[in-house]
Amino acid sequence: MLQLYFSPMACSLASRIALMEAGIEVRYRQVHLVTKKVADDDSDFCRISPKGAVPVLVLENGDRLTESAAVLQYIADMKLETGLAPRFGEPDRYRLQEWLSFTGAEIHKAFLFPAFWYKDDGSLAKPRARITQTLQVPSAHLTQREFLVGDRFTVADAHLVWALLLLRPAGIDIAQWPPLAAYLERMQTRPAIREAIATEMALRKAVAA
Ligand SMILES: N[C@@H](CCC(=O)N[C@@H](CS)C(=O)NCC(=O)O)C(=O)O
Repeated sequence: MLQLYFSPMACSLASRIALMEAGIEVRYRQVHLVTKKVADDDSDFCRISPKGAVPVLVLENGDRLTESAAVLQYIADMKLETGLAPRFGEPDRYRLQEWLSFTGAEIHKAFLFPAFWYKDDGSLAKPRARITQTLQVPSAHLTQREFLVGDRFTVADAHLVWALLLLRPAGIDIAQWPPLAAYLERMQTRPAIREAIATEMALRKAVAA
């Protein structure tokens, strides 16, 4: 069985959403990102991935896949019929990769990562200013569209949904971008997304308690 190493409400939430949307069974293995310990057996997560970061998807043959963009596409390609990614060779496949890169680099690493991992000693002023400009891009794109790519839900939406969910705890009010606020609300009517978030919020509360 596949295994997903995750941490509650971390970027691995997008992979959980994709797995649930695809109806793929997987063993979820929770990681403590500060201690780098795997919750169920207290083992060293860095032995699973020297990157020390989630998501890690362990494939049926034991290979380990990291990086959300790769993991999400792998999941989508396991169940081509779900349309969670356009097929290779279709022009929209590159649009999907464009959005996965944008969310991973421009929203996650340029803003969310420093917002959650670095103390706000003033050094976050520039990332905070930039994220306002960055979010105009998906906001404008989603003004007339239901989804990021084509006319159906894809793993690029799973990725963006996760990033948008973290804006509020990072101190950014999504209401500034009505198309993004409406998109996030719409996406959360999907049963898989609702269930994935509820599961991880409960786990997060349990860790905090
Ligand atoms: N480029 C990676 C970034 C993964 C990443 O930074 N994951 C965070 C959680 S959102 C993490 O595990 N951080 C722990 C660390 O970097 O020590 C991806 O897109 O999957």
